[in-house]
Amino acid sequence: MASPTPAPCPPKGQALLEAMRRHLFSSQAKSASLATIHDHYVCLSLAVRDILLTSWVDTADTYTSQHVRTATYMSAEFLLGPHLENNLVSLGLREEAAAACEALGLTLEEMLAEEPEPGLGNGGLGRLAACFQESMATLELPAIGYGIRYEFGIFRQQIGPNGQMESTDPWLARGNPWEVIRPEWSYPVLIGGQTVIGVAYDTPILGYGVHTANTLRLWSAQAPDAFDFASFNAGDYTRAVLHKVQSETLSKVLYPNDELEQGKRLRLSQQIFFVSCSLQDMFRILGSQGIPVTEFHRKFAVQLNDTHPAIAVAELMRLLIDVHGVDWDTAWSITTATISYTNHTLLPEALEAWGLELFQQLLPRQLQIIFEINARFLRTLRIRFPGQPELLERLSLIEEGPHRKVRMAHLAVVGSHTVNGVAELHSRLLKENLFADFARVWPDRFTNITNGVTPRRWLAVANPPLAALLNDAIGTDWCRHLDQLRKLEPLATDAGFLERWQGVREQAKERLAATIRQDTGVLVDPSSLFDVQVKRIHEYKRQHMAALQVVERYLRLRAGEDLPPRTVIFGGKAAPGYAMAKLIIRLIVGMAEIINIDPAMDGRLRVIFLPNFSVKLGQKIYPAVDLSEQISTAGMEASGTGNMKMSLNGALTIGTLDGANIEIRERVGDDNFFLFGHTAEQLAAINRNGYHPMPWLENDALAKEAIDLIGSGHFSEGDRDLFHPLLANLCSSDPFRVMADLGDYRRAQNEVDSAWCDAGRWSMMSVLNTARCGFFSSDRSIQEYADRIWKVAPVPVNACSVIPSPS
Ligand code: GPW
Repeated sequence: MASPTPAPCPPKGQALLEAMRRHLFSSQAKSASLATIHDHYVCLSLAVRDILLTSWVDTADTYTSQHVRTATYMSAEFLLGPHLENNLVSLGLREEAAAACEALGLTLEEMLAEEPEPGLGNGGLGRLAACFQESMATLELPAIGYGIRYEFGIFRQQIGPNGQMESTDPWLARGNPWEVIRPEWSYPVLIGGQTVIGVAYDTPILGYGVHTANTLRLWSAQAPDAFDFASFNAGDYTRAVLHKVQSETLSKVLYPNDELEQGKRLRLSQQIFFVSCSLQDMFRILGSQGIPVTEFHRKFAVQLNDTHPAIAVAELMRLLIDVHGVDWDTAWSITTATISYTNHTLLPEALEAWGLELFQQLLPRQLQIIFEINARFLRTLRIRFPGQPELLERLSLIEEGPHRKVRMAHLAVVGSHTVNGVAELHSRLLKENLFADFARVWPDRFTNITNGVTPRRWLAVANPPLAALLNDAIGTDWCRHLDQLRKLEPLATDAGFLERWQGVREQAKERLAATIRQDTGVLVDPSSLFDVQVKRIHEYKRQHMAALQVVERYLRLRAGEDLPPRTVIFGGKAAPGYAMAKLIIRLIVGMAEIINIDPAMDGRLRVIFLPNFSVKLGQKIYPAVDLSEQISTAGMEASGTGNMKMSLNGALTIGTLDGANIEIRERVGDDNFFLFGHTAEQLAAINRNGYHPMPWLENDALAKEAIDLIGSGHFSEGDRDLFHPLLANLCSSDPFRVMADLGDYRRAQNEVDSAWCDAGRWSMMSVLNTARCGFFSSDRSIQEYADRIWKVAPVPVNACSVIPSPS
């Protein structure tokens, strides 16, 4: 709708406005009368792109002419989230864009809502890769992100009477103004005797407040032009086209499993596909700068984001030896000087191991190389550790047995100069458990770099009112130097500031309440305590423990207990094949249906399952969280990063001593964190004595009552069988030790209730959480990678592009 009197446009807004009008004609080929909201979104994006292109072109020129040392980040997932608002904030143009939209009778909000999100990742691992790209650009580090341009990203989740339903995510259906195809940079990859071509699609990653724009290069699979010549000539046109379809299937869809390895042939094909294209691209860059291939490791540092790209160890060896004529020993020193590996999990079901048969079929030459690497590795071990065949068997790249397999984590460790975990506890457990034998062989290879999140997307973009308050109170430096948040500490006891803080938090909660109403139809009270657990649904993250706690609360309220009003919000996707995770969603949804209409609750308890958790939705949720649920079984969550986003935005955490929770608590202070549960060490001791949940349950009348209520069909329309698998599992093996932690979790939740009743104190604790979270910036993580692992230095980029900027 046209606003009656458009506000006057600032000069840069005026330039954006003119560029939008120009693009409506020259890019969308439309007049204003036919333009849809989506057309306007595309025009605004193209106008913004015109501006950032000067940075992108200048950055490429600078890196090329200065032959800079470059970090490359190889990842099967980049969970980017929408670009438009992030780019506006990086360029300092959000206000101007809003004004330009208004002058056209539009709002920036409706433009932002039009952007489909590139959901090219499952969860934390993919989102970390995206935060890291942004931090590398902001720190002016020469870097390239390499991955796959999936035509379909993570599925869309809808919630129906039977729980989660999946549908496809055709994010490219209406085009993508943020990418540029580079057909000139295409490479062949031989997989299973057939050649597939990878074509580069580049997306600019802007740094915040600098002239740097790095590149995220994603590979799309294409059949070679001369595909299946024989059948084509024999007149078998259909067969030839089918082959084409098969090749292009490679980059069709992201596997939706988080922390579960399925051993699918297409998945291994995806891995070699993007890894080989990326390495070939690096050789091309090397060649174009006249650098000899034996200097590969001086030009490039290659970081493997988990084992998904671990085949890079064998593929780099193959390219050096077979294509570039380097001898084995030189090739091996180049490879190990180039590659480093980040591990993101200790869960055994996530550890990749490919059957030899499949490997042999698809990648015979790479398998041969792996055997040779292994033979040489075992030879040195035999000399160093004589008479210890079991040690050699445990360290081998090949898992023996009836079904022999390639252990990708071992390949990654052997082929890397540095291996890191993602939080202190995780890195310690890596050395003590998963890689204990390797830590004996190479003690100095292992290190820790604690994860972080970008304050641009997760504070400046997601929470503008908080950003404005910070700017006002401590200046604008925090956005590049998050440690500056420390300056808030003295304000935590300033009544005037606390009032403004409260105002900002209320705004965010009202905004989320509106979203909840829109997406679920449920009305929630923004003044109630917002208790939030959003992340992938997984038993180790224990959403079912939170659900049990909600049923207990329901029982206590029905029994007349006086508890402060709470809105318990869940969100997250379950892998389509993960039955238990899907059942947990059904339980939460079933609970919500009963609890939200029970008059006995008297507005004191609401349960929400927000469908289709995504980066976009996260941006609305994180600012509105009062209580951050970080309740994984100790020792199982490698780091967690949602915990950081929530604390940064002023939430208090209820959590176990797991992953980065430990470091968050250390920094915000134990008075400002609700701790509960067994430690990883205590659980290990319990396991040694043989764990059984029954003794815990028998002494816990409330837990029993909650379980009985679920089992009675109260939340499943009388169906007593529906939740049986979940309850039986909890009462028999309880693999994630829910029963051992439930009582202490309840105790901590009671403390939350009392703390919430002292609103002034809660606000103070909230401020201190934000104030003391500066460490968890991904800028700090990336600085550590650059200094300690990659040895890559910043290269400032100056504006020198001959292309005139539209302003
Ligand atoms: F299994 N993570 C994830 F290690 O989101 F590969 N998906 C995954 O497939 C794996 C790990 C993998 C997460 C961890 O669960 C989380 O604790 C961590 O914060 C995140 O990776 C980033 O390091």
